[in-house]
Amino acid sequence: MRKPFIAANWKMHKNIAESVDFVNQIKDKLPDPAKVEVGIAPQAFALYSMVQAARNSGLKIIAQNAAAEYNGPFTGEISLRGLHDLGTNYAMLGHIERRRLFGENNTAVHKKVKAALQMGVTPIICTDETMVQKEVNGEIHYVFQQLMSVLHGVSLDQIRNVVISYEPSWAVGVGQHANVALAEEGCRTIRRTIADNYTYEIADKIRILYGGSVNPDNIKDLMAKPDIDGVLIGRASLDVDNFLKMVNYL
Ligand code: 3PY
Repeated sequence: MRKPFIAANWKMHKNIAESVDFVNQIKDKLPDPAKVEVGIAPQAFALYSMVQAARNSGLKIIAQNAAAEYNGPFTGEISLRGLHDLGTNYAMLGHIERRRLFGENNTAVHKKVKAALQMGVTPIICTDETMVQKEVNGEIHYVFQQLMSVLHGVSLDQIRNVVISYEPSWAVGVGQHANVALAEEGCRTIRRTIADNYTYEIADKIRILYGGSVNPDNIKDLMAKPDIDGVLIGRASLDVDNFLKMVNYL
C-alpha cells in the first residue's frame, strides 16, 4: 500500500511568524502519520523555524527548490547539503513555475535530482505539460519524455527514493476546478513510464502526486483515483481550516 502524501506548496507566501504560527495551529490536528503523510513547503528563509516547530509532530518540511551544486560560487542558491543539515525532508525539484518563470530545463532538474539523491534529501520530481503538448504528443505523452530525461542515470535503487508529481499547466496557480479524469490519466502515464523503464514492482510502490487547483471540495475525488497517491496543494493550503480539512480527507 502506498501511503497518501498531502503536501502544501506555499510558493512565495507567509513570513516566518506566519509559517510557524500555522504549524502550531495544525500540529495537534494532523492525521495519524502511519496512515497519511503531511508536508509543507514554506519559503526558504522559514525552513529552519518550520523544522523546529514541526519537531515530533510527524509533519514533513519540504524545500521548494535547491541547487544541484554541492557548494561553491553560486550566489543566491540554496544547497542540498545545507537543506539536509537543517533537517529538510524533501525538495521539490522542477516545479512548473521554476520552469516557466525561471527557465529551468530538464538538464538542470536532472542535476538537482541526482544531487538530492546523493545528499539524502528525497526529491519530489515535478512534471508538467500544457494541453497543446499533451494533444500533439497523443499517446506518447510529453510527461513521458520529460520524466525520462530528468531520470536519466537514476538507478533502480535510487528510483525507490523519489516521489513524482504531475502538475498540468492548465490547472496550476489558477484556482479552477481540477479535472479529476485528466489528473488520473497523467499520473497513470507516469506510473506506466516507471513500469516500462524500471520494474512493475517499483511502479507499484512509487508515490505519484497530482498538483493543480486542489481544494477541500475535490480532494476526495482526486484521492479516490487509483494512480493518485497524494496532492500538492497551492493556494487552498494557505488557510488553516482548509488545510486541516484536506489532510483529514479520509
Ligand atoms: C498549484 O496548485 O497551483 C501548485 O502549483 C501546486 O504545487
